[in-house]
Amino acid sequence: MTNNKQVLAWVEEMKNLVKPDNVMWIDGSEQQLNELRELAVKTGELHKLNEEMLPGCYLHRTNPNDVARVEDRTFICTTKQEDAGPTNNWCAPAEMYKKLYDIARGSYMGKTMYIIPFSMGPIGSPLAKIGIEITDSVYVVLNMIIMTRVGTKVLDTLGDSNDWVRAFHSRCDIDPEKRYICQFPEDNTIISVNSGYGGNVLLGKKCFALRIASYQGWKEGWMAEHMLILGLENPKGEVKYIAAAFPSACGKTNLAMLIPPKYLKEKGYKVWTVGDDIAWMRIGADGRLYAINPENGFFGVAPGTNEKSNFNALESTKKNTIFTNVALNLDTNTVWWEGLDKNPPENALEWKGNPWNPSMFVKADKSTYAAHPNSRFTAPAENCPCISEEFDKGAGVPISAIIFGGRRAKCTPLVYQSKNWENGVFIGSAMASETTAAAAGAVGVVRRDPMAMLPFCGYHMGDYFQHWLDMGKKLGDKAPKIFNVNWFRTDDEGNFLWPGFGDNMRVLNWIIDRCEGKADATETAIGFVPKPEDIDLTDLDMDMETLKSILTVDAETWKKEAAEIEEHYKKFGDKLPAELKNQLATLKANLG
Ligand code: GTP
Ligand code: SPV
Ligand code: MN
Repeated sequence: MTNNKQVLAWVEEMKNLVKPDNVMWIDGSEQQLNELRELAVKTGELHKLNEEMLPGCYLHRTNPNDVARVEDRTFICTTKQEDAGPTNNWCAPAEMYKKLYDIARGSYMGKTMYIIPFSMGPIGSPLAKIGIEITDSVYVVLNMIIMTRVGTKVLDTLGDSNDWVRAFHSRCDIDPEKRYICQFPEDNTIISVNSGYGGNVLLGKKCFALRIASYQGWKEGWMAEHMLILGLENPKGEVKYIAAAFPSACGKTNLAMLIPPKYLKEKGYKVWTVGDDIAWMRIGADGRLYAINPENGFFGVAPGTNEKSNFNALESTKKNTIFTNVALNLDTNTVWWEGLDKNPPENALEWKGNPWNPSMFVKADKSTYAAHPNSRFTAPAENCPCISEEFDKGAGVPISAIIFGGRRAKCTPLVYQSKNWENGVFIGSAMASETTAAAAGAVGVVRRDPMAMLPFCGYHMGDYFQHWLDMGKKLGDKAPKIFNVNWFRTDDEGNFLWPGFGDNMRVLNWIIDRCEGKADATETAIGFVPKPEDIDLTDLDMDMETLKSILTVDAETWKKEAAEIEEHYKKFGDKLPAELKNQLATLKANLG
């Protein structure tokens, strides 16, 4: 399929290492896709779902020891340890290559080696980049075909160039003790062994589009961020674009596909989805910041997705979708997960494949759930009813506002605006959120997750903050305005105080109005907070007092927060930019 010498040499090297019985180049054709689907059904890797109700859809179950990203086994392998920084696991490249090659040696014996040429971003777009993933998993191939642009055209576009990312994956024995997800940013290389799950193995996604790409962006003067991109259309038909960084399972897919509340819909407001997880952003010819979504599909959280919470995401999963670790309804041969509807299947298999019925469900005990809390759907972006017409263009959309956010039961108000870019970078660098099921480990623990990039930044985070500051200097007065949101404030019983989901549109409208200098605000120690009357509560069962309570900035709480930020900042040592140190000092002074 290609004469590219570097590509052929790398494939040969990997072949000699893992010793496959067969080799198959993925050409992107419908015929090959169908053959692979049939094969996966025959081997049991995929289960075919009801063709009338869910055409082209399949269910996959991973090993129960392999259901989420594994941050403690994820490494950034740079020559100098300092370049990986204090927030990443590090290993010297030579040592890690040896360890991984020893693990992978001979692991394809009796199997087929699949070679997937893929493009992150529309093929040929000046903002796109190319990768080649080698895998022994048909599930990975079929997911990559949904999540990226795959096939012969990618290799044609690459030509003789050596500007591509080497991404090697082997399932090996799915041994958690030998599971490694390794990035070698200096070599444009990724190696993943002993997993078959999502972000660990769809190497175009977190490994390339964030860890490798963030490093490339640092060197080349652009940004790779864990951000959704949406277009907000007003009744005049003008569309303004927003990029938002929330940690994993904190609402990016939901916000990206938001349906405005009825009264706003009737006025003519609409939201268009450009991306739901990753944004690549460059300064355009006019000096503004332009973003593309490098992906071609959505790898979304299933639990909680329903017709009301996220109609567009649910619609996107109605055809040609792969479900991972959800429940199987045996009566209808369809899928189910907690929060899909109020009719759990009476006769089902839970995500591990064991018989399940609703009487087994205990709310407080996640092990009784039918679907895994991090179960996912892989759906083609073209299925999404609100996909933006800019999605496939590759020119990128101009970003008016950047939003940071996370899950904070207390402390952070519903929304506030930074005082300027530098202050916005400070807010992003100090972000914290309660952990979720998207990564292995404890859930619900507050941790600092700068720009939602803690698990995904491919270099020293002190350098990363500096890169943000430098981008701001280049953008000058054309820089997007920076905001912070928190949909997750709770009362003392743990109930969410803000309705969230579609009603988040009320906050987006204030944000856009601020960008256009149309809305008022109160200046506080942390930034500009809306006047309560400027958040429209039409048709909402919410009183002013509750709204005021989630807009307050409590000085005592924030003093504690500032102390924690100071602690967090110590990690970065000399690499912490002076601007951010000053920002923290100013915050402390403002709080008195
Ligand atoms: P990743 O794909 O892991 O990066 O996650 P994500 O950031 O795209 O999160 P997603 O939109 O899938 O939401 C994760 C969970 O948060 C789901 O269970 C949602 O139902 C819930 N959620 C999303 N938006 C809101 C909101 O506005 N309010 C509340 N209370 N929950 C929300
Ligand atoms: C995330 O965890 O942020 C995801 C899912 O989007 S995964 O692809 O597994 O990283
Ligand atoms: Mn994500």
